[in-house]
Amino acid sequence: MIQNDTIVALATPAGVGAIAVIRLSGEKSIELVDSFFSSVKKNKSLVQQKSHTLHLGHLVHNNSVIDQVLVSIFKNPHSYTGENVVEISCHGSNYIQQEIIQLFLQNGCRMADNGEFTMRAFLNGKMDLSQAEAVADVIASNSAASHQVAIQQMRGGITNELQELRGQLLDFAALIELELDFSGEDVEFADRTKFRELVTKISFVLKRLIDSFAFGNAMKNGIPVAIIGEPNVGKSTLLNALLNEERAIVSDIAGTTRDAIEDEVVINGVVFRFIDTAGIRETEDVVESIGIQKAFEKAENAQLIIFLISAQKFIEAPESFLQEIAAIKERFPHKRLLTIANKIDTISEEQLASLTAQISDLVLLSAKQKIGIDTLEQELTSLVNTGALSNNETIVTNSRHFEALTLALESIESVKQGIELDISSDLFAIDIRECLRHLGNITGEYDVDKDILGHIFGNFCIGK
Ligand SMILES: Nc1nc2c(ncn2[C@@H]2O[C@H](COP(=O)(O)OP(=O)(O)OP(=O)(O)O)[C@@H](O)[C@H]2O)c(=O)[nH]1
Ligand SMILES: [Mg+2]
Repeated sequence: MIQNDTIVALATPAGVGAIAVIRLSGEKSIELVDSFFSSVKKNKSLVQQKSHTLHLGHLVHNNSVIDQVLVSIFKNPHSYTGENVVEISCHGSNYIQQEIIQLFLQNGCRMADNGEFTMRAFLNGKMDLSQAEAVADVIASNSAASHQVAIQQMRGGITNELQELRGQLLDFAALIELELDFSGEDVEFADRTKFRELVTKISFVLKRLIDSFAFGNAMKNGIPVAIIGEPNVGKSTLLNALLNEERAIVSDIAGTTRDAIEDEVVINGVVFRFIDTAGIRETEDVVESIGIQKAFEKAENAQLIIFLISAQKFIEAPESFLQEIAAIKERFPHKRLLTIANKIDTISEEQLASLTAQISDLVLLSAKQKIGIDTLEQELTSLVNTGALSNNETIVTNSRHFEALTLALESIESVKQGIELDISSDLFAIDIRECLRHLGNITGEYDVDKDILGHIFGNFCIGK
């Protein structure tokens, strides 16, 4: 599967810029660039130069200069891909970029596929599969939190976490396989107590990694926060205040919002995806009731729910509101729920005091006057599990890893049961092998299916 033909692609974004970088990788890349390169120093050819050196010169084709360029050379195996790599920094005009790429395409290069540079880096052992996948996440990261998680993974987060345990499991697997060879003689090479300890430890680490996915996935895609409440309490006004733009229509007509409206915003380094929903009430209107149905679905799928009430209406009928808050809590028992009293600008100081006395941990807000938005933002960030982030724990963000970890946990749990029930080791030897295979799939240690690789790297941009 390893190809060493020479590939070329633009590494910087398409379009005009001060500088563009064109990258080549493959055995012939240095000599290929050399054949069109005229160094200002007129000294040694590029092929004779040392790895990791920079050279100023001109790219010349048919006696005409395409551009003055700066060429970096990296020699196999000391490069990103592990092959000979050349990076050409040229002036960032579309025309120059295309001329240079065409020049190499016409002289033995092939256009790189999406992610092919990184795929080669993986195939040449420069990084494991989970690290290669993290490269795409690093490029896509759009907040401090998603960036931190991606960088951690690129530096080998999951691999480091699992490597040692996997090695120990491999040792036990070998001992148990050995027992199988002596099956008639009732010998035990693998110390059952130590083995049980290891299996418990592995299942503990796997569970923690699996649990981190809910947060990691939300982190990558934005943490969904559904804003629900009665009509007219100011849900759309709050969405607009959080986004700092007039995203949703606001009016004093109850039932203004019918379809859910979503948008993202970064708060304290974390991406939140706020979902404004249709106000919940009894209605005969078919469209509105579909909207209300959707509001409940959005709340069901959100990580956080903001339940918005009108401070004014609460003062008028506290009892029924307390019941309503209790009902919402009951409806979403496993969700983090934030109750917010909006429109505090419409009530008096005394009324405000009585409101807070009746509901503990209530966030006070005037979405319209933008009072209390800062406090709400603080509250939101503290509700999100940023503990794992600040402790620099490994957080799983990739669904392929999540699946492999879940399967590995299933197998290790079967092994655990096998030991407890003292069943014959040939039975749980199969589960140990399964577990090792699933763990190996994460880092790509076993032969990974070509289709899977195609799928993983197909999501990259060209040039990476
Ligand atoms: N005084 C005051 N009025 C507010 C506040 N927030 C919203 N309003 C007003 O309340 C009315 C309803 O606001 P919306 O944001 O449309 O309410 P909503 O909850 O989205 O309503 P539906 O979409 O119908 O469910 C508008 O007239 C807003 O200007 C506030 O903090 N103070
Ligand atoms: Mg609305």
